[in-house]
Amino acid sequence: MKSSASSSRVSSSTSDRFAVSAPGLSERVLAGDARAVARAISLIEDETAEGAVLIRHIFSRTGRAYLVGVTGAPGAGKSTLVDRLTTELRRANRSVGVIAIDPTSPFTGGALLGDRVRMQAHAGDAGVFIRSMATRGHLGGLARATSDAALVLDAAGKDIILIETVGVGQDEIDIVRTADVSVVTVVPGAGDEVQALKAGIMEIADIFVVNKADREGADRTGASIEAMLSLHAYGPLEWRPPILKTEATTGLGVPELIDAIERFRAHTGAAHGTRRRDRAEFRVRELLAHRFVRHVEERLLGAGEFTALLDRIAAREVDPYSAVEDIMRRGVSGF
Ligand SMILES: Nc1nc2c(ncn2[C@@H]2O[C@H](COP(=O)(O)OP(=O)(O)OP(=O)(O)O)[C@@H](O)[C@H]2O)c(=O)[nH]1
Ligand SMILES: [Mg+2]
Repeated sequence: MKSSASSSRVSSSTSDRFAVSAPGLSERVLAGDARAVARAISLIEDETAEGAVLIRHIFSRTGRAYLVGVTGAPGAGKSTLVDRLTTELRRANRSVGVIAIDPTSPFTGGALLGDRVRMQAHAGDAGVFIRSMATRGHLGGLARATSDAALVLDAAGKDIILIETVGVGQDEIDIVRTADVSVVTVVPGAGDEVQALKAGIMEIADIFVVNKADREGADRTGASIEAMLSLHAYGPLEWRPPILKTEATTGLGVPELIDAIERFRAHTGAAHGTRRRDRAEFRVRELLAHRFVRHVEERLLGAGEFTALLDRIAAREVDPYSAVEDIMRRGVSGF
C-alpha cells in the first residue's frame, strides 16, 4: 500500500485544517504544553488522520521515556499504586505521565470520572500528566492508541510513563507487553487468581507486587507465586521476577518497587534494544493489518459488499477462506 493511497483519503478540508493546526500542535507537544498533549491524545484516540501525522512529526523525538506497565485484576489497587508511584517519582524530580486504561462504566462515565479523581492529588503539578483512555470504541486498536499516547507523553518530555490496565483481555496483555517493564499486581487470598493468571499475564511479569499486604494471607500469596517461579530454571544472567509486598493506601513498599524497576532497567540495559525492537515489530504488524483491512473495507469493496459477504458466509454459501482469497486476489498484485 502506497502512502499516497492513505493520505489521499484525507479530505481536503481536513488537510487544510491540519496544515494550520498540526505543525503548531507538534511543536507545542514537544515544548511540553499540557493542553497540546491532551489535544494530541484525543486526535489519536479518535483515530484521526491528524493523529497519525502528528506521530510522524514527533516520532524522531521520542524514545527517551521509560514505560512502566501496571496490570492486575479489577480492584487490585493498581490506580492507588500508580498514584503512589507518581508521588514517589515526583519526589525524585522525575516527570511522570499516566495513562489509565479504564473499562468504561455505564454508571459513572468511567474514564472521565477516574481522571477527575486521580487528577486531584497532583493538581497544579506541571510535572504530571494524567489521562484515561476508555476501552469502549476501540476495535482491537486499544494497544495502538495507548502506544501512540505514550509517544506523545514521551515527546512532551515525561521521564516515566505509567500505564495502568486491567489484566483481562488480549488488548491489555498487548499493552503491557509493549511496555519497558511489566508490573503484575495480585492481592492476598488470590490463590485461584494466581492459578488463573498463570495462563497469560504471569508470563509477561517482570516484577510481581502483592498489594494490600496489610491483609491476611499476603505471605501465602507471595509463596504461591514463588512456587510458580521455581518451576522455571532461571539462567545465571536471566532476570528472575522479584516478588514485592506493597500497601498502596499507605505507600508502604513503594520505594522498594521503584528500586526494583530501576534494577530491572539496569539489568535489561543491553536487552533494551531488543525489547524496543519487539515493540516496533508488534506495532508495525498491527498497524499494517489494521490499515490493510481498512483499505479493503473502504476502497476495495463496494458499499455493503463486506456485510453481504458476511451474510453469505453465515448462510454457508461461501467459506471464509475462499472469501478472503478472492479479496486478496483483487487487492494485492501478485497474490
Ligand atoms: N487495604 C488495602 N486497600 C487497598 C490497598 N490498595 C488499594 N486499596 C483499596 O482497594 C480499592 C481499589 O483500589 P484501586 O486503586 O481503585 O484498584 P484498581 O486496581 O485500580 O481498580 P480497577 O481500576 O477498578 O481495576 C480502593 O478502595 C483502595 O483504597 C492496600 O494496600 N490495602
Ligand atoms: Mg484503576
